[in-house]
Amino acid sequence: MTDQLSLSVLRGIPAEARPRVHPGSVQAGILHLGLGAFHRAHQAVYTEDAIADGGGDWGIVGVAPRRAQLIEVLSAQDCLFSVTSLSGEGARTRVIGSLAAVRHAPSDPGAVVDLLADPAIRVVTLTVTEKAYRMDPATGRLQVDDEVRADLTTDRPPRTVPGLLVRGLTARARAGAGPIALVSCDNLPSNGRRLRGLVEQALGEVPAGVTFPSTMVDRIVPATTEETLARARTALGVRDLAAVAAEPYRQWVIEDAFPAGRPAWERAGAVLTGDVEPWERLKLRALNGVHSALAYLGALAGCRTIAEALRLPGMRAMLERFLAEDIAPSFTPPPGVSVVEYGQSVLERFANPVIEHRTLQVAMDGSQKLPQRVLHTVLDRRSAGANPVCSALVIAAWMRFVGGRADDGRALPLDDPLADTIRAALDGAGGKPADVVAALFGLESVFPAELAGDDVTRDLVEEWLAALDRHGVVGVLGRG
Ligand code: CS2
Repeated sequence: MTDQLSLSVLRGIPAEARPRVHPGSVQAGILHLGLGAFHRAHQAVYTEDAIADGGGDWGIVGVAPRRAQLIEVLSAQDCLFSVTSLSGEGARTRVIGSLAAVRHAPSDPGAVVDLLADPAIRVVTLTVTEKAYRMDPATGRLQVDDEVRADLTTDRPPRTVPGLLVRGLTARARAGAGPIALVSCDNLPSNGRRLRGLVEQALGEVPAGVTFPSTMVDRIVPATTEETLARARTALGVRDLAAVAAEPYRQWVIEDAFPAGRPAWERAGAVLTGDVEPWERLKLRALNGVHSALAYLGALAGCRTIAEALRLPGMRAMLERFLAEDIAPSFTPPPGVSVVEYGQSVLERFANPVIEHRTLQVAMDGSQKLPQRVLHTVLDRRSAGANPVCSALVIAAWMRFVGGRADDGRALPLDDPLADTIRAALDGAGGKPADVVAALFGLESVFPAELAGDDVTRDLVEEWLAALDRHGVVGVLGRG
């Protein structure tokens, strides 16, 4: 049986794949919540490069907010894991050593709260996905359900992300542990401002010395599969059960507001700037919005991957129109950036044939994603008096997708925190497109009132839904 990746086998793996930083050689300075594939292929890589080139005690303590399995794997591997960059030109694997320690929040929430109150921890980063913030996606307000209320008002161990943060910040203030930056690295609009608003709502005020830099994060990192593990094993000669694979491209734009210092992420290629919001909007609308379009239309057409969906006849032309007519005119991009050119490069990345990104993975949690990815574009275009035709097609595709049947009649899973609410809305509606649109536009946490009450948008979505019901995705795209 092959060995498993750990410090003791590092000397046996190819020199170019060895980590640039050894876990244990630097002290921890960052607490990270959310140990998923995205974090491992993104912030963990930037931070390893920043420590290697710029120094500093910026090791990461990685916290898994839900599952314990990865914690066991990473503990057995001395916190080491590998990232394989995949493109048509080949694969490159490197082991990353920026994780200094790992914790499992559900089994030891107290340890996470203590870390947040530890003066050595000066930066907290989060990749917990949209739904873990417990925000109303349409408004960004904290949704105080029983769980969140118990976290905020009792002293039982916190179970939610807002609960952990708020308890930790309170403990930090009490301990006088000094300033700290809380950095959301999730695909939310104005993610820094939203996180700040959430803390403010929960505590009644923002504790002194706490900042919330906004960031735009980007790298396509599909869920790990058996193939990912097999590739890592071939490259390393040992088993790595925490391996991830990703596209070669990566980007990180960070608002430079760190009151207690930060790693030299710019040495690793990150852009530190005063204003991230144009970058966030660009990425959410022109990358994630187009991704969601491919996910819903592709899943309905029976495509397993995003690259396959992009090859459907008429798909690329529709997406180019979506980019040029709806997305590009909907906002002011960062200086010097052309949204249409950015969109073209995004389409090239989506076409990467070796990245097996499943349509169903991107389709997940649509209720949490649709507002910032597509609905904000619609609102901005409608304010300008324009008809966002392609955006309406994407909304209709989501509506047909949540109905649970692909064009060939096969069942589609609905993996969404609002799944029950969506199903209840659909069950209470008639089957006609107008009924479905009316029922789903009634979901106030997804569709802002302004959009739900807009007849032009409603008519467009209804027409597309009728066309999808009648002709299927292939028929609709093929008609040009
Ligand atoms: C995707 C993103 O799953 C999704 O919803 O759109 O995870 C996307 O791959 C990343 O944001 C790329 O940076």
